[in-house]
Amino acid sequence: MFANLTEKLSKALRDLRGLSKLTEENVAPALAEVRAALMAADVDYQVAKDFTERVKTACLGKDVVESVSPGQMAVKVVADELTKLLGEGERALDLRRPLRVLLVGLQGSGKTTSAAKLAKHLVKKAGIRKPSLIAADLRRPAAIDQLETLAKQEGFDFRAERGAQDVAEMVGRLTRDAEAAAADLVIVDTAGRLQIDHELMDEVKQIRAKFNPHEVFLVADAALGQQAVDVASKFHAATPLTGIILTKLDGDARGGAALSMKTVTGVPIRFLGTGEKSGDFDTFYPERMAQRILGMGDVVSLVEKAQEVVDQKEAERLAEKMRKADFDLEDFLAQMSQMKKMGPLGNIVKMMPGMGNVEIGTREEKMMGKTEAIILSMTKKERRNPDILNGSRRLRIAKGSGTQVSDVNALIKQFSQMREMMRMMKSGKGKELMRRMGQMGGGRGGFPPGGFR
Ligand SMILES: Nc1nc2c(ncn2[C@@H]2O[C@H](COP(=O)(O)OP(=O)(O)OP(=O)(O)O)[C@@H](O)[C@H]2O)c(=O)[nH]1
Ligand SMILES: [Mg+2]
Repeated sequence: MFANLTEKLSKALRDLRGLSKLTEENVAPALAEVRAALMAADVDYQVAKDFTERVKTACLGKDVVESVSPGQMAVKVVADELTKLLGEGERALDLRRPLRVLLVGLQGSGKTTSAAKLAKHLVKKAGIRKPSLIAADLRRPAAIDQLETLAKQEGFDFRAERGAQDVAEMVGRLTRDAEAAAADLVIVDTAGRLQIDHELMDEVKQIRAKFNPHEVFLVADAALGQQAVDVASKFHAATPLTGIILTKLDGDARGGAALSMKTVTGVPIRFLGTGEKSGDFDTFYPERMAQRILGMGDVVSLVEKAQEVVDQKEAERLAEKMRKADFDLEDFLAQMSQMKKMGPLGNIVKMMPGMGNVEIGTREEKMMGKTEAIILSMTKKERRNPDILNGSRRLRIAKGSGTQVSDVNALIKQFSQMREMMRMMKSGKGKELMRRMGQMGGGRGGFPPGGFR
């Protein structure tokens, strides 16, 4: 898959990996190669340009981690950005059952084949028990036969009405029948056209209105490169898509469609067709795809491990300071940046024992941003010795951070309480501590700022 792209990128990354320092001039030649490789793979011009810009910025702003070289770090940056480009963090398949999936696309893109492949895949991976395939191509009897043959091969329920007049009505009726017969997945295979025209879009809209799909997938041929991306944009504008099934990745596709699709259309790739056989089908995982394209899995995991070690060391250092009750606002700041690295606050809190039901929203995230701004407006001396923060210093800090003196006061109070708690823990006054914590709960004084709700 994308052999040419991988070869060219590997060469660029080898140059990058060898760098002992990351400067604008140093990274420029390798990044120019990366961009050329993307363009040669038929990646959208703007997408390729923005990509290398982002990589450059990230490389220059990256702290180098102990035990990996700056060049290795840069390779990791490229891998991360490539993952984002491919559509990091996309949602999983809709979990409703019965699940209704509509497949649309141009002629020959692989809709009928993908209908059977997708059903088979979901039986294997998503606990689907009874898929039903519906043929919604009334103009070509051969198209109906094709789907029927595939369904029979896999032992799936198949429905069609040869000679029906209104295809949308027919789909509605057959879907009700299938679901009455306990189908937990209904896939509708529609007719393809050579190009997007009014007739095609009207038909899709009518079927959609009668079928009420949970997922609408455009089946797109990866070999078409930019053209496939164009088709997806147009379809999506006419009738919203929930995902792309990118087919024929086993062929001579250069990678342009896979790499530009999400960024240009906003529609995520969800599945891949990788051959003519019914098992040649996979869920699309951006991270895996990125590593496969880069072919530098070893460097990437090396850097990841090193980063974990650094985070671990930092966490241990902070914990030790807490134990010793020797925790100042500098440490507070470091702790917040650690928490931010772990992703949205809500996710972290949910991982804490007993906090599974606590909802942390953007309000709390904003409070954290405010807290950070306040601490950043203090001098080093003030952070290390919060006790010297008198009225005029507080006023200066409030102005510097765009907050109110009352915000600064609240933060300092909260910090004092925290330090008090640590002192109690240190001297073993557990009971007293629990009593105080009870008093703090829900108020503005707890951590995170604003308290849990
Ligand atoms: N190599 C390869 N061939 C594929 C893949 N997906 C589909 N095909 C082939 O592409 C051709 C067209 O596939 P169909 O599933 O009939 O395409 P369609 O979109 O239903 O076509 P129409 O109904 O005519 O619009 C068939 O020969 C398939 O075997 C794939 O992932 N890899
Ligand atoms: Mg077909």
